[in-house]
This record gives sequence, C-alpha cells and structure tokens, in this order.
Amino acid sequence: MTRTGGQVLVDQLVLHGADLAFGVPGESYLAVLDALHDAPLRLVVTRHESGAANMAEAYGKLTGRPGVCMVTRGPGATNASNGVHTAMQDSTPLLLLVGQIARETVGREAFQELDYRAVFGSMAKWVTQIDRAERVPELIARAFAVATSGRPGPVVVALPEDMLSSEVDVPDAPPHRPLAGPAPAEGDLARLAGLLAQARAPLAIVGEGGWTAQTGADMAAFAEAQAVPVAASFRCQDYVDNASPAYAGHAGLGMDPALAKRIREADVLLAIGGRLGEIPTAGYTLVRPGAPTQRLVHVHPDPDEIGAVYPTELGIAAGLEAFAAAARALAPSGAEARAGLLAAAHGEYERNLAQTRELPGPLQMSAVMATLRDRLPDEAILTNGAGNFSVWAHRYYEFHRFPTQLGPRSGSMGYGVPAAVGAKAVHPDRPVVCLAGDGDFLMTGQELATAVQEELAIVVLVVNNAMYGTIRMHQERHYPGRVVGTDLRNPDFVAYARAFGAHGALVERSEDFPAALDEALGCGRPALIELRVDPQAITPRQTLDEIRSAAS
Ligand SMILES: Cc1ncc(C[n+]2csc(CCOP(=O)(O)OP(=O)(O)O)c2C)c(N)n1
Ligand SMILES: [Mg+2]
Repeated sequence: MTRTGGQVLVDQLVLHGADLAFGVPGESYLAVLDALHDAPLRLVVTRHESGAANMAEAYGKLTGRPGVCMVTRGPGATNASNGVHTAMQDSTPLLLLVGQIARETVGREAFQELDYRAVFGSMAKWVTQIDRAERVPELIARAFAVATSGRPGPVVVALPEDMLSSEVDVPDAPPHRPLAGPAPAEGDLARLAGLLAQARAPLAIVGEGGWTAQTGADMAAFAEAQAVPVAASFRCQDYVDNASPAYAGHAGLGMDPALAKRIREADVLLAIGGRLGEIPTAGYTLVRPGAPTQRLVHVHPDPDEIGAVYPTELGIAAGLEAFAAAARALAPSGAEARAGLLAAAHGEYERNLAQTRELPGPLQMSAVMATLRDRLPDEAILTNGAGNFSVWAHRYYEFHRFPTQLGPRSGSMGYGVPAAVGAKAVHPDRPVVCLAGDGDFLMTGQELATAVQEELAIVVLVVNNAMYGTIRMHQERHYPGRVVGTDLRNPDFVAYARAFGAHGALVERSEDFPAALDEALGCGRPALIELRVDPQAITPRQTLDEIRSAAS
C-alpha cells in the first residue's frame, strides 16, 4: 500500500505517541496538512510560529515527550526559532518540523530557502533533512529518540515539499520507547555516602535533564533522611514539594541572600540534574569547586554535561529518576551530625516567603501572589515570561506538584501566554494562570486568539508598570537618571482582551484582586486581568528611586 511522504510522517507521529501538534500552515507542507485531515492528532493553529514553538515546548515540559511544532520554510522557521532556543536552554524535548523547498531547487536561494543545518546548528540538539520518503520512519524514530535521550532537547527536521507529496510503500517504525536513563554505579553511591558522612553543611540543587514526579518524591525523601537541604535551580521550583522540611528555596533571579550564602558555603554541593548555569550560580560566583572547603557532586544523564562548567569531585552519569531512587535507598550517612540543618534552611525559606515590604501604590504584587497561593489548587499550572514581574511569582508562590511551573530558563519574554495555551490544551481540567509583564505580554499576546478559538480558558495576569521595567532597573543601577528606550505607552489591555472575545478586567487595588480572580477562573473562557502597579514598585526589596539614589 502506498502513502505520501506526508501520510507516512503523520502516521509516525501518531504511533510514537503524539496527540497534539502546534503550528502555522504553509504551502511547503500541504501533504502533511492533508494527512492530518483524517488523523487522530489535533493541530492547534496559532497566530505566530513563536507561539506554536513555545506551546510545543510547554507540552514537552509537561509530558516529557517531544512537543510537535509544524511550520513553513524561511520566515516560518525563523519565527519558530525562539521556541527552539528555549527548548535547548531548558533541556526540553521538542520536534520542529519545517516544510522545505523542493529538492531540485536546493542551492539557488530559491523562494524562502534556508539551510536548516546551518541555521539551527548551534541552537538545536540535532538538525536533519529527510530527502527520501522511504526514510521518514527511520529518521522520525531517531528524532524522537534524540529529543528525549540523555539531556533532552530540540530536534529540527526539514521536509522538502516534493518528498512529502511523493508516494512510497514503506513499513512504519516500531513505536518509540523512551530509554530508562542509566543507573548509577554502586561505587558512585558509596563515594556519595562517604562525602556525606563528613559533610557539615551540604546542599543539593535540583535541575533539569529528565525530571519526573517520582524523581521529586525520591529526592525529597533522600534529602529529609540525610539531612541535606534541597534548593530548586532557576525555574525548577516544582521539582520538589516546597512543603518538604528539606526544601531550602529557589536559586533563581532575586535569590534570597541566605540561600546564596548556603550555596557559597556548602562543603558538599550536590547538583542533581541542571547545568550549573549563570542564574543558579549568581553569575558563576557561588560555586567554588577546587576551594578546599567545597566539594562538588554533579549527577546528569549526559556525561558531556559533567565537568562542562566546573570540575567535579564526583561525577555521576545517571538518569535522574534512577539516581533519585538509588539515593533514597541509601542508609543515613552523617545525618545525626547535621541535626538542625534542615530546620534552619527551611526556616529561611519560610521567612523569605512571609517577608513582604509595603511598596508604593495601592496594588501590592505580594498580596496578588498570596491570593494565588491561597486560591489555586496544587495541580494548577503557573506560567510566566521574562521581566521583573516574574520575581514576585518566584518568591511568593509555592509549588507542591510536578509539573506545575512553566517558565523559560532561557529568559525569553513572551513565553507565558503560549505556554499557558499549550498547558491548557494538555490539561483542560486544570486551572492555568499566566503571569505576564506589559512588555512581555505584547510579544505573544495575540495568541489569545488561539485560546479563544480552541476554547482554552486560561487566565492571563498582565502586570502593567508602563515600562520595560527590568531594563529600566539596570539603567538606574548603571546610568542613574538617564532613561532611554524603556518607557511604554500601552494599549487598553481590557479592551484588547475583549476584542478577542476574552473576558477582561482591570484591578488597581490589592483588595479587589481576589474577586476578580474568582470571576476570571470561573468565567469559562480565556480571561485577562490587567494589574496596574506603581512603576516605583520595581522589586520586592527596592523602589526605582532607591536604586537610582544608591547608584548616583
Ligand atoms: C525576547 C526578549 N527580548 C528582550 C529581552 C530583554 N528584557 C528582559 S526583561 C525586559 C523587560 C520586560 O518588561 P515587562 O514585561 O514589562 O516586565 P517588567 O520588567 O516591567 O516587570 C527586557 C526587554 C528578553 N529577555 N527577551
Ligand atoms: Mg513592565
């Protein structure tokens, strides 16, 4: 029986477990679109390819399976590149399928031609082009394998249009079965136990690279039994239940100085997943391996990541789930000598959560976050993009279940709205709330149209301070009083939301937020609440004027 290349492709996606795809149509992949006509694979059509790619990225974060994104050549692919970059930095499995020009015209810079291997070469985990329809089963199977193995990441597959429309008789590949990550060697665990036996101030930081809810439960049990406080790496706050007595807080932007001190002074630092990147190390200043007082243990499924930034005392190449299960089974090692350590570290976390400063203006973001903490159930999903508004979310929200946090470790503005749409498509029964800045929101705010069309009742909170606040903050620190390029004259966000058919409301005082939130969550359609905040309220700790006068 013959099928078109496009049909073979869609059949492979379905048999490897894809149930949702996100994309913008293009004439370069009509044969794929046609195959979707009769396939059990729902295509969510977006208004910009960055929206589609970030929705697929969110799907990958939530399911551990590659999110599928379909775009056209040239401008479609470059628009989608934002989501590819985030999937790379965030270690998220993603499959970007790009319609490509016909094979016979390659190399003439034909209409919208790009060489995807060159364009995505430094951005994706693997880039390929399928030039023969007979090889679609083989190469799509490999794409699923590469996206999910070791350190997960994005795979880009270019699909020449004449290959997609050609007819072939080829068998399907066997369904993709994710590899169980390697188990740690026995000697590794013995050495870990040896290091813990001597440790007085150990600390674990948990990060990306194939996390699961079970990994989080095992890590919490390990940390509690061994009396090792456990911090979350940047935007990995849902990895371990924040109510665990071992939870020590978030090694992210605006880090609690008490946690920064704990990282700097840890005598044994355990990085469980993660890459020890710039944010959790506060600009590569907190981790000090080689200092006689700090020993670094790095566990990662990809041996190439171990030692990539810092030399390790002990590197353990293992799947995080397998490592956490084995670590949980270890007998306590030196834990009695660390009595009081967990209570001290968790106490600091709780103090940081409870401590609020009254900032200028009648709407306090700390009160907004306290309302979300009280009102949202544990399974609610919280998304955000990039900007100072996200610091309140990271400081004043608590996570109890994995996966419920979708934030760009890449720091990409505009991530929150598409992530929320993608999350609601995966989990229609769970509340999904996006926290956005006024600048951040308008990078992808038009995906409200997708939410309305697909009947995905997300709630978007737009924190409006009429500026690119983060950059203004840095300006005041480095060039006090010289404001350039950071003021924003915004549209009427409530009218904007209503124009899409979404619910829109404006909140200007803390006391009005709970009722507005209830209404938005209960309205049964996408909703936007504009939170109008005082521009002076730039961080939970300092006002703009205070930053300026400290720098002048
Ligand atoms: C795609 C992208 N462009 C630019 C930046 C640089 N940047 C980081 S935060 C920021 C301003 C964010 O403004 P807004 O969303 O209004 O949040 P605020 O800081 O005002 O709370 C900018 C421009 C970025 N991180 N991502
Ligand atoms: Mg702003």
